[in-house]
Amino acid sequence: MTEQSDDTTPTIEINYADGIPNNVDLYADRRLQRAMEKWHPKFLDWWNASGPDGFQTADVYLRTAVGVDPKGWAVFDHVKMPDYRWGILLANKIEDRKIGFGRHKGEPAWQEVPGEYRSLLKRLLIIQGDTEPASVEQQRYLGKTCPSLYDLRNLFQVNVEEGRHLWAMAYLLQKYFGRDGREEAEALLERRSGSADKPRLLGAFNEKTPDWLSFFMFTFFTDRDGKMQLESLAQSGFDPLSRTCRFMLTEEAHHMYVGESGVARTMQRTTQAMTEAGVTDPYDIEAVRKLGVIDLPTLQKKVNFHFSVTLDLFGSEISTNAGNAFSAGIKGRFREDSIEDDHQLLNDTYSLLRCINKRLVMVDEPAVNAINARLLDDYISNVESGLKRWNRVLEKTDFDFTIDLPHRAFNRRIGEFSNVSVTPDGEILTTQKWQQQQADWLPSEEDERYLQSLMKPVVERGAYANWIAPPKSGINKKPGDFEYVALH
Ligand code: BYC
Ligand code: FE
Ligand code: FE
Repeated sequence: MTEQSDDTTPTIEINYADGIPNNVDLYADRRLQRAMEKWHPKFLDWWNASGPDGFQTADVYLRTAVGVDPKGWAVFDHVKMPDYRWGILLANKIEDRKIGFGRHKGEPAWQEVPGEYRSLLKRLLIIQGDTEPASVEQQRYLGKTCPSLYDLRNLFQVNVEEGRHLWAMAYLLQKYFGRDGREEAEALLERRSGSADKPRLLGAFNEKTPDWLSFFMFTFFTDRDGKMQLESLAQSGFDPLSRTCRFMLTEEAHHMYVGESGVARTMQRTTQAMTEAGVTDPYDIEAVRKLGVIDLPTLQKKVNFHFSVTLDLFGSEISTNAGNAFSAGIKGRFREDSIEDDHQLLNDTYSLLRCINKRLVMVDEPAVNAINARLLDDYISNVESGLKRWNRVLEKTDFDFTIDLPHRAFNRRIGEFSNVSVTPDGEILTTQKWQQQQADWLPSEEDERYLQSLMKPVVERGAYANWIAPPKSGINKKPGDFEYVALH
C-alpha cells in the first residue's frame, strides 16, 4: 500500500496565470473580479505611500505561496516588493464541515453570510483587516536602520504578508458584503496608523515602532495576538472566514519566530559583550551601554510595554459583544474544536480576575460573557512559553537576571483594569504614585534615545550590528553571508 496524505481533499491550484493569484476561482465571478481589480491599484498606491520607505527596487529574497496546505507551500526567490504576488488564498475546503459551537452547533457551516449576523461579521472583518496595513505603516521606516540584510529581509517578508492579510479581509468584504463591503475595503486603505483624524481602529496599532527592538517585541507580542484572534476566527461557522484564517495562520508562525529569535539574539549579544568586558552587574546600565549593547533592564521595560499594550487588544474581559459572536457561531474560543465541553456554555462559569471596588479579586462569571477573558488567559500562557525560552538564553550565562511578565492589570487602557494604577507586581497605587514611578517600568525618553542611537544600518553581506548576535541559521538554509536583499 502506498502512503497516503491525511488530507484527502484535493488541493485547489493557485491560479498565477491571470492578474490576481487566487484559489477561489476569482475569474468566474465577474462582479468580484471587477471590484478586486479596482481595489488592486489603490492597494499599490497605499503600499507605495505607506509601506516600506525606500527599497522598492531592491531584490528581496521572499517566500511566496505556491500551495495552501501546511506542508511545503512556499517558494523562495529574489523579487522586488511591488512585484510580490499578493493574492487571495484560502485553505482547502473541508467537506461537510459543521458549525462547531454556539446556538447553531451541528448545523452545516455557512457558505454565505447569514443575514442576522451580517453586521457582527462585517465588524470583525473590518477590525481584523484594519490591523494588517496598520502594522506595515508602523514599520515603515525600519528598513533604513536594519541591523543586517538578514533582518531586513525578515522585516520585508513580514510586511508583504501583512499586506496579503489585508487582501484576505478585503476579499471577504468585497465578495460577501456588496457595496458596503467595497466601501469598507477602501476605507482600510484610507485610515493611517497614528493619524490624528483617521487613526487605525485599535490602540496598539497607533503606537510607534521606532526601533528594531520594538519591532521584535511587536512581532513576539502583537503578532501573537493576531495568532490568537485568527485561531478563534478559524473556528467560525462562516466557512470562507474559517478557510481564510487557516491559511493566514500558516504565515503567522514566521512573524512570531522573527520576534522571538530577534529578542533572543539581542540578549545573547548583550550578555556576551558584558562577559567579554568583565561587567558583572546587569543593573549597571552605564557600563553596559558603554559597550553599545542593550541593557537587560531596558529589555524588561520593553516587555512591560508591549505586553500591556497588547493585552488591551483583547477587548474587555467581560464582553457581551464577544458572547454574542460566540453564541452566533461567528467567533469561537482558541482551538474550540479541541476543548471538551458542550461548546454552548449555557450554564458554565469561568473564573477570572476582576477589579471590584479598587481591589483585584477572582470571580466566577457566566462563561459566555468571559470569552475575551479566556482568550486572554490562553494568550498569556502562550506568551509564557516564549518567555521561558528567552530565560533559557539568560540561564546559560553567569548573570542573575530573568525577564518576567508584568501583572495583567499593569498599564491597561481597556477592560477591567483600565481605571486602576497597578505596578508590574500587581500592587494598586494612587495614580500620582504610579506616575512618579513609571520610568522604572516603562521605557523612558532617555531609554528610547539610547535605543535610537544604536540604530545604524548594517548592509554588508554577513555583517551584523554590534547590539545583536547573528542568527543560528539562515533563511531556507542559506549561508550567513547570503545576499538576502540586493540593494540597487
Ligand atoms: N482599542 O466588548 P468589547 C493582528 C472597542 S491582531 C479600541 O470590550 P469586543 C495583527 C470595541 O470595538 C488581531 N477600541 O470588546 C497583529 C467595542 O466598540 P463598539 C486583530 C476597542 O467587542 C500584528 C467596544 O470597545 N484581530 O491580526 O469583544 C500585526 C467594546 O468592546 C479596543 C481582531 O482583533 C481597543 N483595544 O472587541 C498585524 C479580531 N478593544 O463596537 C496584524 C477581530 C475594544 O462598541 N476583533 N474596543 O463601538 C474582535 O474580535 C474584537 O473586536 C476585539 C474586542 C478582540 C477587538
Ligand atoms: Fe497578519
Ligand atoms: Fe503577522
